[in-house]
Amino acid sequence: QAFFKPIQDTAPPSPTKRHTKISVIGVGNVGMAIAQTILTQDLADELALIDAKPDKLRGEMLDLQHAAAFLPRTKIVASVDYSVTAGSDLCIVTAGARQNPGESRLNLLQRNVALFSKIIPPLAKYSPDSILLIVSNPVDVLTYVSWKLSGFPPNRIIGSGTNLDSSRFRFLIADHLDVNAQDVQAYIVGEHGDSSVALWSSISVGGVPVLSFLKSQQIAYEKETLENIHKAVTESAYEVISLKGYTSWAIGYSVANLARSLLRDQRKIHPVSVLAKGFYGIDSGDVFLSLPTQLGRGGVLGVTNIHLTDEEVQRLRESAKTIFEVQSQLGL
Ligand code: 6V0
Repeated sequence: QAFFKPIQDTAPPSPTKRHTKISVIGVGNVGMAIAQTILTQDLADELALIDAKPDKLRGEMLDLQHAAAFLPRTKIVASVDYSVTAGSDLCIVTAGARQNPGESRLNLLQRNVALFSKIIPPLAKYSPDSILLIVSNPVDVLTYVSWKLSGFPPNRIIGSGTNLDSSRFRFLIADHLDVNAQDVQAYIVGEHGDSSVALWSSISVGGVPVLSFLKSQQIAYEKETLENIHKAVTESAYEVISLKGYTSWAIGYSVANLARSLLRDQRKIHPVSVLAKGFYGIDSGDVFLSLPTQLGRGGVLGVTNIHLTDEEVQRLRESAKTIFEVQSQLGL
């Protein structure tokens, strides 16, 4: 029945051939933007989709499968049953409850924790060696929750954290200086949210440290200008949501970029949410927040030791405290 007839004396494929599998949990705006970027960038041999809504899930699966003639070959499967995720190298969680009108953030968080208690244990059961990449908000606390629920070692638990905030930051600086955003080295660290910290002291463009360059050239700049750029970063998600209802493309590219670093062992540095206790003087218990982290096939390979000013360290510790306070109300 085979369409092609094998040549003489064909040997079976090598059993050591790597088959890369990624699962995406939640096929909403964010999950689908991630899924389609993974497909166009040829990052997996198999893509498994999971959602609680079977019709939406099947519709999204078929819609992606129908693009097969224009994409690198990837097997796409979908089910409400977690067995479809078995043997994943990377599980990306974007499922989340939406905030009801008038609902407090803590209440939303408690609903998301209840949801995660149904999502994380089966993922860990079917893919015990996988890396978990959490995107759902509040991402730092939910990354901690996933660590607790999975029992995975912390190097295999990552939150997308401020990877997106940092790319917004690099875009704004690049736009300001009229250079390519890929030439801008700049990090936002800490909480993915209002208490995030911009590391101004370590920004460089094409290898030139920006603030010391301005000082050495005696070019005046206002601290307010810097604060306004950071403010624009923290407000940009709200702006996009108020205009189009959700954010999707930038988070899609940002998470696919993390998937590439992890699965292709790129050993690149990304600001992502990791177990931060003990770094930069963070001593407020087990807390996940974003730090410049080297990512590779083993997950978190290490945290880089960037020089921070006293003010930056102070702000980072405050950010850790903010997350820890929310987390301690969960009683996990
Ligand atoms: P959405 O479009 O409402 O999609 C959520 C999806 O989750 C829906 O398809 C639901 O059916 C599904 N879902 C709900 N419960 C379950 C369950 N128990 N099991 C499986 N699937 C379920 O939301 P959207 O895609 O816009 O956002 C998803 C999450 O990403 C939200 O928590 C956002 O806040 C978060 N984002 C995080 C970002 C970051 O930088 N970390 C950026 C953007 C959005």
